[in-house]
Amino acid sequence: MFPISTFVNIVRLVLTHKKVAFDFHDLEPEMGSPAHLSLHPFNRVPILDHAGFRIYETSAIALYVDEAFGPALQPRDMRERARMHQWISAVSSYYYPYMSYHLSHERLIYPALGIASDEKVVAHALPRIAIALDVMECELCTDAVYLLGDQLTLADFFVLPTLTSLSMTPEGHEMLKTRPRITAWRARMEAQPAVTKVWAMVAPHIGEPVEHARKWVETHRPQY
Ligand SMILES: N[C@@H](CCC(=O)N[C@@H](CS)C(=O)NCC(=O)O)C(=O)O
Repeated sequence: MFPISTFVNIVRLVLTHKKVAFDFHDLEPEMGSPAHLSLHPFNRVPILDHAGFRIYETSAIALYVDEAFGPALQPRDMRERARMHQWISAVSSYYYPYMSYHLSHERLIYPALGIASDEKVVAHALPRIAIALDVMECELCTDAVYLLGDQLTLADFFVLPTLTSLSMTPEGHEMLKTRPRITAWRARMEAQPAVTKVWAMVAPHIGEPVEHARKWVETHRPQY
């Protein structure tokens, strides 16, 4: 795992909410090494090791942790569970890519390494971010406390880290100002004890250069 990773923080939030003690192993210096690839053949984080059982992919990890340790963060109702999975999938497909992978990388990760932002990547991401935020604002229109109503679920923990990294960019900060329901939801989430604890772990690393991200300019950056 590396300290400021959005997906790593989803797992940290879920473990912390469930009061499961865990050791955090920072893989940043080893990313892409044979040792890391033996744990994650797609060269990503997080990876969970629970008593010798290893698994990667954040949704698989979170669902495993949820079944292994209470209290449940999945609705009992089948349809509500389907909606939770809709959120989990939407984070990977429509929220994280444009908010974190494109905008935050261009505005935060690359500048911290002295690499100039690619404005074409930013311009491509912004309207897509607006759509995703509008969808979320609308889902919260029913006066829902959390994304699925009254119950805090994995959906909330999946969305939060991506929105937090969005909020740290100038454009994201502005876009969030005009979405009061998302803002209120974020405030409720920020008040969760697990969130306070996890942000305290992450805070010292914010703004630190992510050295291995230098090569993302070649490997990850979209070409428009
Ligand atoms: N589909 C993966 C995505 C994980 C992912 O993209 N993690 C990022 C950190 S947020 C990563 O490992 N980046 C390192 C890299 O791309 O070199 C999951 O759900 O776990």
